[in-house]
This record gives sequence, C-alpha cells and structure tokens, in this order.
Amino acid sequence: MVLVILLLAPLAALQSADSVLSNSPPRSDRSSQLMCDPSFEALPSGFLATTGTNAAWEVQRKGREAIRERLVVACVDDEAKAKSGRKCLSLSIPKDTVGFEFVTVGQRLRLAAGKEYEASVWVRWVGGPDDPPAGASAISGHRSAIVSLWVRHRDGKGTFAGRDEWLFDNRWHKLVFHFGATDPDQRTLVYVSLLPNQKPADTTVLLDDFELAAVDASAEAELRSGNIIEDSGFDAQRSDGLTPPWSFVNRGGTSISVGIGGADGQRWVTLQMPKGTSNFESAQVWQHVDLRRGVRYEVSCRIRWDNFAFGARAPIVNYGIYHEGSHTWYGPVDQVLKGNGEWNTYRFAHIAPFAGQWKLYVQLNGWGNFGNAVTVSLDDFTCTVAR
Ligand SMILES: [Ca+2]
Repeated sequence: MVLVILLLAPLAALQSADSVLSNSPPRSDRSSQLMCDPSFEALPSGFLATTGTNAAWEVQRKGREAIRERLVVACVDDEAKAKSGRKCLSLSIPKDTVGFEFVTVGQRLRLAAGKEYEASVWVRWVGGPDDPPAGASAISGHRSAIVSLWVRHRDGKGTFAGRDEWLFDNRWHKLVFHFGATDPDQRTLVYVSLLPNQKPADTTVLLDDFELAAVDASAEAELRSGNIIEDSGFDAQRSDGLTPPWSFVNRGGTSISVGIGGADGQRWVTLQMPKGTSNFESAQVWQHVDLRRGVRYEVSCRIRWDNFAFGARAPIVNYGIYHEGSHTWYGPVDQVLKGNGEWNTYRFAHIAPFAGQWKLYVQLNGWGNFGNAVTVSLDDFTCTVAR
C-alpha cells in the first residue's frame, strides 16, 4: 500500500490465490523469542489507543478521520477466545473502510545483520464460516478477511518483507515467513494489519502468539558477479509481444495490457491499465531468478510514469521479488512513483532466506489506484550480488 503517504501495510497483491496457511502447533521452544509479551498476557484488557513509535505494542490507525476512530484494537481477556493463555488481541474495521485505510499493531526491534528471522502470528476471522467455501481465493469474490503479516526495515520507512492472507473461515491459522535484516542499523517494524475488504463488510480478526525468532542458517556461496537478470533491458524482445525469459499474466480480468516500446536494440515494456479497472484485477511482468540462501542482492529497475500529469495522484506500482514456495513478497512492494514523467530508478536490497527460484516482478493492481488509468513503462532490471 502507499508507502510515502501512509507508511504501512503493503497490500502485496491479489496474486496469491492458493493459501498456504499452516495449522501446525506453536513451537515448544520459545527461548529465541524476540517479541515482548507475544501472547498479550501482560497487556491490560480493553481498548488500545494509537501510539507513537516507542510503545511496546505500536498501534496505528490510517484513513479518514471518521474512519480512524472506528478502527479498533483491543485486548480481549477471555480464555475461550484466546489461542493461548487468557488473552488475545482483536482488530476491527468498519464496513465503510476503503483503499488505504487500515489498522496495524506491531513492535519495532533492532535486528542483527547476517541472521535469518522467522515472523509468525496466529489469526482468526471470527465472522467467517466454519469451513472455507469451495474455490475461495483472492480473486473469487467470496467473503473474506484480509490480514497482512509484514516487516518493514529502516525503522518503519524502508522496504518490506511479508505476506497478505485471505481468511475464508473462522478457524485459527498460523501465518509465517522468513526474512533477513536488510537495514540492521535501524529498527525493523514487525506488524500485522487488518485491511479493507474487496467487498465492504464490518470485520473483526483475533490475533495471538505474535512471535519473532532468529533461525539458524548460514549463507551459501554465491560465485556469480554482474547482473544476473537475462534480457535485462528487453532488447531481445520484438514488438509483437513479450517472450521468455520475461512473462506477462493478467489476473482477475483482462483489461490491463502489455506492450513493447522503443525500436530494435532499445526496447522497454509498457503496462497500460484503463480507468475503472476493478479491485479484483491485476497484471504482472516477471522473470524467474535463481538466488542463494543468505546472500544479499542489490536489485533495481527503471520505471516511467507515462500518463503523468501535474496534480494527478501518483500511481502505485507493486514492485519486488516474490518467493512462490512461501508466498512471501520482499522489496518496496507498493512503490509510489515519483511525480514526473521521466525514467526513474527504483532500488532495494534483498537477502534471500531461501535458495532457488524467485520471481522478480512489477505488477499493476486495480486495487490501490482508485479507478484511475495508469500507464507505466519498465526497463533495465538489475540484480547483482552485494560485495
Ligand atoms: Ca494469549
């Protein structure tokens, strides 16, 4: 979601249709637990106010004033509702929450360079059915609650890692992902957000056992140097459509189109999203890249806002690197484009917590662009080993 304006809660995508929620029990060994009071047992029951950035549990409410006061975070003292112990946390948003309005709770922690971390939390959508409807997915249009579990580096102002999950039933689900600290000199915000529904509804989600732990992992050898992206400037492409190593796909609709711009030897790719594209629709350009565990990479590309106009709302381009095996996104994720019509370079650092195949991508989402037409061009992708 909007980084510059709203700071938080990447709505990473509508692309993860199949859920990988885990129902495994919590770890018995919590000796490496880094979150303070992860089960909320020491928290006074009742409403939690919005806080500053130095609170034990940081609470943020984002949105219009009339919405903010109805975004509720509360500690629930009820053994029947808690996942563990007596207490859990509830997050609620009203039906008329839209776009970039959401509530967030988390902790800011100083993490160590060269370590791998596992973030996890148990979540439960109390208003959901006992069983998920057949075929339910992020683009199926079924009733759902959308929960984000993310970290944001650089004291809450840098790049992201994490995942959005669509909950379709009222069971407890454990969300998990792994990451490395790309900016260890500053604190990293580890947080959960409850996001607006694609179909508006009053929504309440319970949280419990919100944990962060260091994981034993050593870096693999990475012998490559230089840019590991193939056809990084699209100069091997022809004007009649995108071909490997690049791919393009529409999700949830077909109104977003891809084109090849420029002339032979100087190509770029253009994504065009018409006005009024629905919240359920997205489209993505990507290339698979093979990464080594624990290695730090520097990633960049150039993006041009082609239909830039003075005073127009800057589009949000979903940009980063995605791990399909764990459904986790890393990078700027919701990149608000700079307010000009020039080519601008967008960079991020990535420490791969998994070896093997990753997807370097740029995606346009109907969701988050408020029905506006967006045309952007992409060029010169790089991924190099940081030395
Ligand atoms: Ca608890």
